[in-house]
Amino acid sequence: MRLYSAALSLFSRKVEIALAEKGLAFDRVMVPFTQSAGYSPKHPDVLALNPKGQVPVLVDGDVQLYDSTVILEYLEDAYPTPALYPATPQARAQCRQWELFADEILLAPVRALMHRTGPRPADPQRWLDLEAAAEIAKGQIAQHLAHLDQQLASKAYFCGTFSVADIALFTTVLYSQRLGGPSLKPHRALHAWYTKLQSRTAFAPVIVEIVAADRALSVPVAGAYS
Ligand SMILES: N[C@@H](CCC(=O)N[C@@H](CS)C(=O)NCC(=O)O)C(=O)O
Repeated sequence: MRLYSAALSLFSRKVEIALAEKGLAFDRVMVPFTQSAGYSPKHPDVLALNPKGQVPVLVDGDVQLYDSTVILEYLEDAYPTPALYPATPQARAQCRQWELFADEILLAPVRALMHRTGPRPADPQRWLDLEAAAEIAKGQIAQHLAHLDQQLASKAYFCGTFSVADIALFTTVLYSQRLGGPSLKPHRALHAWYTKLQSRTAFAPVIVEIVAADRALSVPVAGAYS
């Protein structure tokens, strides 16, 4: 199996964690990324394998897939043990919904913090405008974190047992933390869940690599990882 990934690609890291949870060996191709040029120039294999030109891309024998959600569903079908989705249709749908919440709803305001790791714009007003938008986004993230915290009041994982929902939500919450988003500490259940996942065998090395990539590639962010 080969995975095209990138050092600071949230969606690729989701797939890396799922592969590790399933105990699947894979060759990893890290595509180039810099804060100033992003993913440009794009890796030629990624351009050939994904019409969107994005990572992650998974190649498993004859199977060539892009999009982290599609890849995770393929991994579950092709390599069902250990399961990363619950058993019943209702619970599986809820789990997929949580993944979408992480990737699209929670990530939307987290994106508004992403300028912080990149080079400062030449125009100081542009920076002030971005930071004003970031402050609004922080309020939205805080509301989402409170909602997630409530969900965990009566269960250890978002879908009862550990699942794709936890992988997706963890990576997006991690990104909120590396970008100086609101602290998790006021949210006791969420903070405990986050701490527990950080020490899982499949998560810990990925987190170490993301922190190292930030040190190597990103502008330091005040309050990051605090
Ligand atoms: N929905 C896709 C999103 C993939 C995505 O946005 N990948 C980013 C890196 S995290 C990328 O390759 N961006 C480069 C680009 O869009 O040109 C997924 O879940 O895999």
